[in-house]
Amino acid sequence: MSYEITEVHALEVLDSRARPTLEVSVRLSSGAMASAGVPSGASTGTREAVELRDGDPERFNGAGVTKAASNVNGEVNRLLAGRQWPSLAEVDRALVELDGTANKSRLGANAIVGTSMAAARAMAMADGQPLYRWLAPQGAELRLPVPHFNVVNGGAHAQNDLEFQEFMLAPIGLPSFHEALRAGAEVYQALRGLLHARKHSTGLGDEGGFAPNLGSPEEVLDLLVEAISKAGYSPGRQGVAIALDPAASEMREPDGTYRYSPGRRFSSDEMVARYETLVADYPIWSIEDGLAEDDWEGWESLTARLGGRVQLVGDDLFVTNPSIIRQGIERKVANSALIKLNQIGTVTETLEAIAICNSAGYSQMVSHRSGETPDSFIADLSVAVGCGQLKTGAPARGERVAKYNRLLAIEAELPGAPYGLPGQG
Ligand code: 2PG
Ligand code: MG
Repeated sequence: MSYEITEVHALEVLDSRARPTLEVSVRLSSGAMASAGVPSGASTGTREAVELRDGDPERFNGAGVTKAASNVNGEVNRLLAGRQWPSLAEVDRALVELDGTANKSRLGANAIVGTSMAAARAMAMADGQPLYRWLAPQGAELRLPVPHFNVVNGGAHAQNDLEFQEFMLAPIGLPSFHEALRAGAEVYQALRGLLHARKHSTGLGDEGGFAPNLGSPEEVLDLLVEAISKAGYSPGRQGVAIALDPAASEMREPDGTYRYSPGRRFSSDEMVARYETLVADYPIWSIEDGLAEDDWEGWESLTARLGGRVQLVGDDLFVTNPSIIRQGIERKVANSALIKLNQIGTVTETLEAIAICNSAGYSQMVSHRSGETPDSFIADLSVAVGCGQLKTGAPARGERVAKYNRLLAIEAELPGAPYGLPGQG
């Protein structure tokens, strides 16, 4: 079976932060037509594939994506339309070749990933399969992921003093996705009540979590544990655990120290010691980007000291890049990778990154970006690869909830499919 693409088209639309992004549509001769919305990060890794922005200060302060849209409507459409494509891998390979750069900076990773995602959707449609089934690698088990709800936002995602970017609820111990979603929503509401009662702001950050002006991670963690209990759940792996994304590259000073909280700076070693304390004191099961992307020595020691007890996820560190993940595996750095389609730029390379993780026993967490659209591709992807983990913000704000609601629909289509971390259920 092959797929004949008849048209690829991109439109400049808005993302959840009032910044332009692309919506790409792919049409097949079978009549199948599908679109995809391209996400965009704020705390980006330096080695990510490059998002093409216009740089014209007269429009959107330079953030327009009309050049990326023209690349899709021109070069990409000329390359893909009017030809038979045996697979998505062939389409993705052709896109990478057409771009010709190592980091997709010529056509733009936004142009390429939007095309790749929309092509995947259109092909799944042509084959009469739901996306989660069509994307599933051979032998993978369809599995509903543990949703990781980012309920307190700091760092680059909020205007407060919190240096840590994300404090997430992970209902690992719940029996099903819908019950995990309910737990996330109930704890979120309990947290709102606690913040309100203590006269903290309940305004939201970029990912739908609260953005109170608290200073230290410990203050937030105390509140989270209280909110989990108040909502009637048990804090920890049997119930609702906590995951952190300090996004430490953003906390780094030129002298190599990290800004931990207002007035406190720690060396790399002191950060590792602090994480040991946090993990002992709070029900934390996962830490993403605990150290900066260029602090590989620190990461080696972090992994040696904590890797046996907690999941250590590389995001800015690995940028979903198969060759960087391979280096991480060789150097025993981290034990898990965050998976973001737009960091590497095609669906095929994303699946390759996941396969490499699996071959080395590294877990994976599929992820949204802080700038999002209502597109729910990542919900399907998380089920397809069976990694058992997805983070896509708070259980609030439409662009976040769209992914969680998509998972409810998938759960209903797959009675009996397991929920949770692989090996769990
Ligand atoms: C992260 C992401 C998503 P951004 O650091 O993990 O939460 O943030 O999209 O801003 O890179
Ligand atoms: Mg991150």
